[in-house]
Amino acid sequence: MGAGQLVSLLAINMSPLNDGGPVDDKMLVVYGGIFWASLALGIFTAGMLLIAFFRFRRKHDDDDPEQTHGNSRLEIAWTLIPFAILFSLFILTASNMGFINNQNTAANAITVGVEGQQYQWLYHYPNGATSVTKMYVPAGVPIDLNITSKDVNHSFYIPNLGGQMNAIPGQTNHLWFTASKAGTYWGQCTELCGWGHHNMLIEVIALPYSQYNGCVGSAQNSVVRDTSSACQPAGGSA
Ligand SMILES: [Cu+2]
Repeated sequence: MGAGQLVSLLAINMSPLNDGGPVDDKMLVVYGGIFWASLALGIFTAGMLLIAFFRFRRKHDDDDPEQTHGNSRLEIAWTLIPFAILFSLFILTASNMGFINNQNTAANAITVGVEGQQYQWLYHYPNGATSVTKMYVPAGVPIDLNITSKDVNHSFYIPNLGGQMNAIPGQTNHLWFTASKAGTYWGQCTELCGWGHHNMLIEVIALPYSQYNGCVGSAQNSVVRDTSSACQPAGGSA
């Protein structure tokens, strides 16, 4: 990788907070809910501790603190309130898991096979076309991924678009995403798979539908020509 390429990669916002599609939207809802609930509870708990430290500290060496034995209302409250908080976080997670994990069954969904290999990613399209490193998808269309590996364990992750999934030899794992806008979305193998692990970049190029047809559709049972004009992303990075 040249210095120029490195600089342009650093300028890309690969954070999951920069969401590029509905799967990442849902994941942000779940993580956001858990993050803000944790922050509020952390501040509340630390505040109560600090109040207790300073207000109820022992003031003279010979004073024993006032002894109390149980307070039913307090005990019921500190059981029910944490239960309600944990239960609502559970519901928040459980109600969104299906959308994130289940195969997208939309009629227009496209299935792409993803194959990890030391040290690159191969993509297999429904018409027999294949591509390496660059995955071409139509923008706004659900993409179902069947993820596997030819050799060792790898892990497929495009933070802007959705979740992370292991690529395991002899097993097919599933993930889906929709890239809402045309553009380029970056990812990287996230499981140390050997000396060339750092080379396993993922470049999802989301094209307008007609352009996708020209790019992948014209490469039936052959390798997609990355240099053809139909395969060039319109804008820069997402
Ligand atoms: Cu790897």
